[in-house]
Formats: sequence, structure tokens, C-alpha cells
Amino acid sequence: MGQRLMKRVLSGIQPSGQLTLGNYIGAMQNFVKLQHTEECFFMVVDLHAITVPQEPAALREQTEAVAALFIAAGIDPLKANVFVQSHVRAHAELGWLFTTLANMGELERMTQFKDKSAGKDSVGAGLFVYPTLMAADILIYNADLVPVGDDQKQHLELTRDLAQRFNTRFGQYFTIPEPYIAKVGARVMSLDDAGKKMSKSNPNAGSFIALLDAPDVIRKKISRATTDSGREVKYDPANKPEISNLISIYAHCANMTVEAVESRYDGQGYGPFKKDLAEHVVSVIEPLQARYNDIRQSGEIHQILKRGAEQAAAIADRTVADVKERMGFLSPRG
Ligand code: ATP
Ligand code: LTN
Repeated sequence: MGQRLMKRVLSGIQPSGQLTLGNYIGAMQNFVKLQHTEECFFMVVDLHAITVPQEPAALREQTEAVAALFIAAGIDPLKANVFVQSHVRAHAELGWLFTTLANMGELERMTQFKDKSAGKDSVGAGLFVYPTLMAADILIYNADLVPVGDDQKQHLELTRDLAQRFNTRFGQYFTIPEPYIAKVGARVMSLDDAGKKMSKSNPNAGSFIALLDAPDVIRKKISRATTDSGREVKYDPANKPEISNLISIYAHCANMTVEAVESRYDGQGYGPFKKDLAEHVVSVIEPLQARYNDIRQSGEIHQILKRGAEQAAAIADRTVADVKERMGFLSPRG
């Protein structure tokens, strides 16, 4: 492989529900930033979404919605490659090959699997092998950098282990990818429980801010967000997790430091802070929604995704052919 001047960046978001402010702050904002300097691949990971049951019509709609939100959030399809995972068949193929490299023990240790399977009578096998498909997503492009929220760190570690394992058994081939995790905002917490991450699959819609929530819904959710019984707007995640989470959201949306937010509300209590926070969140989300509506109406997303998949497949198919040769598969060409 020749030397690349730009780093190659890859990440994915699941079309498993309404995207949240957590997805935006933890992942998408970094996608937008990285596209200016690096070679980027951003995909809607629909094959991952079906590791929990999805209603077919909803899956189709959400897949298109997530792709349109990528563009609405500021990803330029001429700069970054935007596509749908299932449109590039090689992902599923490499995913299977990696499943045979992974051990049950290391998959059992994944906290996302433990969280999502806890208390369920029946757990899909896809949910268990999910991280091997994620490893395939990343390694199929020989990505150098993977921008994700904090919750994905463990999956990235496993990806690195699988790449190393392959390289040891079948000869040096894969780049060992690095996670790209922001210092502030990598873990936006739930509005009703600061001990849990904000999640689009939380059945309580009041626990998350969806990127497509109407402004008044956002205002209401923020005014109802759980806080402690004190009145000091102070960033102290250990002792004041709820207010610290809101301060971190504020800092992101108003483009201010945490310290500047603290000093602005010094001695004022939570009321004015929450009110202004809602307006800052709305000021980020409202223009994003306007762009989203334009993109959905124009229908241009289909063309963007088609071109994205073609470009991605050219690279992904090459990787799978190389991997199969190294693993000892007979070539169909003899
Ligand atoms: P779910 O919450 O339904 O399990 P998810 O939102 O964690 O799904 P994805 O949609 O695939 O899963 O996540 C896309 C990206 O957004 C990932 O990089 C993930 O780390 C990041 N992300 C998700 N939730 C948060 C959050 N609350 N704070 C920061 N980053 C987040
Ligand atoms: N596992 C991730 C989604 C995901 C992903 C990827 C992220 C699937 N494939 C490749 C980065 C790179 C999640 O649950 N958030």
C-alpha cells in the first residue's frame, strides 16, 4: 500500500431511531470537522441496526433520514463519502470472516452487549457478533482514525485486536486504527438520569433531545430535565452530574468554555441557566432542521448515496479479495 498524505477516517451511525443531540455532539460534529483535512467515509449502518428488531418501513425511512441529517449537519458530500452500509456488500462478507477470528470470551466482555441483552429472555446472535461487523466496517477501508463517542472505545479496542490477530496469522495487511474521541461532549448524558448516556433507543422520549424535535418540545424537555436541589451552576461531574451534563451541552451549543458558562450564571440559580440553554440548543437545531427539510424535499440524497456506495465498494471489494486470498480461499477465476 502506498503512503497516504491524508488520514483516512471512517465512522457510522445506526438508523435505529431518532438521532439525538448526543449523536450530534459526540460524533457528527467531529465528522464535519475532520472532512476539511482528511479523507472521510461516513455511513448509515443499517446492518447494525437490525441487531435489534426493526419494523421494515421504519428502517427504510430512518436510513434515509440519517443520511439526510449527515448532510444537514454540515457534511459536504463532495468532500466526504456518504453511503449506506448494506449498499456495499463487502461489509457483510468481511464481517463474517472476522466473526471466525473473534473469541466468544472477548465478545462476552463487551459492555454494549451486556447492557442491551440485560434482562431479555431471548437475545439475537447478531447483537453478540455486532463488534466483528464493526471491525470489518473500519478495517475494510484501512481507516486510520475513527471518530466516535466514548461508549465505542471498547469496540475500537477489539477492532485493533482483530486487525493485529489477522496480521499475525496471515501477514501484515491492516492498518491499526485509532479512536478519535473529543474531550468534552464525548458522553452526553440522559436528561432524566445522568448515570446513563443519552440514547435514541430510550423508551422515555423526555430523556433525549432528538435532532428533529420541534423547538417547543426541546424547550419543554430542557425545563423538565432532572437537576439536584441546589442552585449553583458548577461543573462537578462527581457531585453534580445532572448540572454538569447540562453545562457541557451549553458549552457545545453556545461555543463557550465550561468556565465561561459557570461564571455567566454565578449566583443566578438554575432557572435562567436552563432557559438560556434551551435557546442555545434551539439555535443549533433550527437551522439544521431547515436544511434537513430542503434535502428531503429535493430527493438529492439518493444520488449522493449511490455515488458514495460506488466509490466505497471499489475500495471495499479490493480489501475482501486480498483478505480471501491471504486466508486461503480458492479464487473463482482459478
Ligand atoms: P443507541 O443509543 O440506540 O444504542 P447509539 O446512539 O449509541 O444508539 P449510534 O447511533 O450508532 O448508536 O451512535 C452513533 C455515534 O454517536 C457513536 O459514535 C456513538 O458513540 C455516538 N453517541 C451516541 N450517543 C452518544 C451520547 N449520548 N454522547 C456522545 N456520543 C454519543
Ligand atoms: N457501533 C457503533 C456504530 C458503528 C460504527 C461502525 C462506528 C457501526 N460501525 C464503524 C464507527 C465505525 C455504535 O453503536 N454507535
